[in-house]
Amino acid sequence: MPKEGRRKTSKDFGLSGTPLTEGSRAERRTAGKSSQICDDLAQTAAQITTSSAAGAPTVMDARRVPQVTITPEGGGCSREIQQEDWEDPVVGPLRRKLSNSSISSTGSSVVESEDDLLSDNESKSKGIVTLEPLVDTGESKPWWKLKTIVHWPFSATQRRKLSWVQLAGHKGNFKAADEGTILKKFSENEVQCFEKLREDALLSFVPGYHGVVEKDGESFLHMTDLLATFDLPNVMDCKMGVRTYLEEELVRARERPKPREDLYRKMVEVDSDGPTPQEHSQRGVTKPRYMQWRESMSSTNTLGFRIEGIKKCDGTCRTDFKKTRSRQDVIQVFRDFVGGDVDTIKSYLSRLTDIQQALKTSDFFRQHEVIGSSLLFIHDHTGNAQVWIIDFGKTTALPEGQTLNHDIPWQEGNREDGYLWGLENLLQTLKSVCSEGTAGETFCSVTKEKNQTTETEGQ
Ligand code: I3P
Repeated sequence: MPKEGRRKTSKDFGLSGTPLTEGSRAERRTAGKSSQICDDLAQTAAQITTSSAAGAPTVMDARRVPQVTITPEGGGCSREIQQEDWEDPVVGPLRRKLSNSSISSTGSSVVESEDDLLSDNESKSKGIVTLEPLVDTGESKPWWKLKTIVHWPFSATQRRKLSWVQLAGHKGNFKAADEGTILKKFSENEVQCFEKLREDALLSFVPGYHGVVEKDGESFLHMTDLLATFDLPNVMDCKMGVRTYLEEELVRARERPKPREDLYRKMVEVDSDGPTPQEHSQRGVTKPRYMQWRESMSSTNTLGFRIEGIKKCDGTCRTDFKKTRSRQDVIQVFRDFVGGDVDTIKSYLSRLTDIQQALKTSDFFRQHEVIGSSLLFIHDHTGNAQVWIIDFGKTTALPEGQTLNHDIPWQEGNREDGYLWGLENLLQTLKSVCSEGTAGETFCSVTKEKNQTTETEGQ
């Protein structure tokens, strides 16, 4: 199967320029995937209608909510905009500072890399902070450069809110969209999944999907922004399953092995003894070999899930979990992620238990091999905590009549993905986090009761 199918245009979906309906507006207010929209920033922008700076927004433009994105040079989490970035002289020094910044390693949906959030043009001009008008009037407007608005009176809170997050996934995948929504690069596979999920038991656990739209000549999935309802969210991306590559990738690599130097370099960066002597001499490893190595280094093989990245409300971002393997290591990462807050773990456990139940009744889940999909954990200081099932780019329908258990070992040909096994391990891991915390015992028994109740109800 090709990585992405034919790119359908919006015409294929009869969606050209169709505005969102009230229903979809209501839906997207509830939750979303990858960015954060700043209402107070919008108000600030609306007040700054008298700016006389060259290229400054007009009155009408200024009412649009601007969204800041930063182009990284490598992949990696979006780097939070720091105070000094805003206070530095913009021309020259700012560009230099941003382009040399430690916008570190890779990129989430939660957000997955800043490159992912930028138009092709932005990607070309690396290291420039830009503001994008979120309301599409149909006119072609140039992107606003930061230098035109650098004197805007952003408060510290507003600055902190100006962040995109992308913790995993491919660069160049995301664009800002209308308030509370994002655009994700078109994937035929993912569209098909979202279309089927409209009628499925999993619907309330996946991001809102509003169809396919076209922007700047490219097709995108229009999706709810999962971060939109949070205030300074903390976000973690956990990739689910015991296998992160498709069986067909394995077959392809066997038939036509294509050693890749970029994967070889990524491997050596983590473990110089990782490659075999032959791989060292050819300075390349095949994709399945790299993916299998990643699985064995991390907790994918041992626990059926792995932590991909974390973005915390203080702006710190980590994607260096390639060697986070043991249950105890994972427990420690979760504990740090929630700052020892047992109530947050309690909310996560409750939501994960609901997801587990829904998966067990989902026709979609039974009929699909779920590879490379993540659970996205989001919480903030208000006590809001959610988990969403995201990323269906490599989730593949089984032949008619075939189904998967999702909790039996994978053997080539059976297409099992170990998703449910991983989820059970994740639940147990979170229970350990909570039982090692102060209120642990109490809460774990609550979860047990919840499971028992659901089982009884199901009989
Ligand atoms: C990447 C990660 C991605 C994978 C990508 C890998 O490795 O496993 O899931 O994309 O393959 O390089 P890492 O996490 O170590 O950066 P897919 O899931 O789409 O296969 P790619 O380089 O072929 O895009």
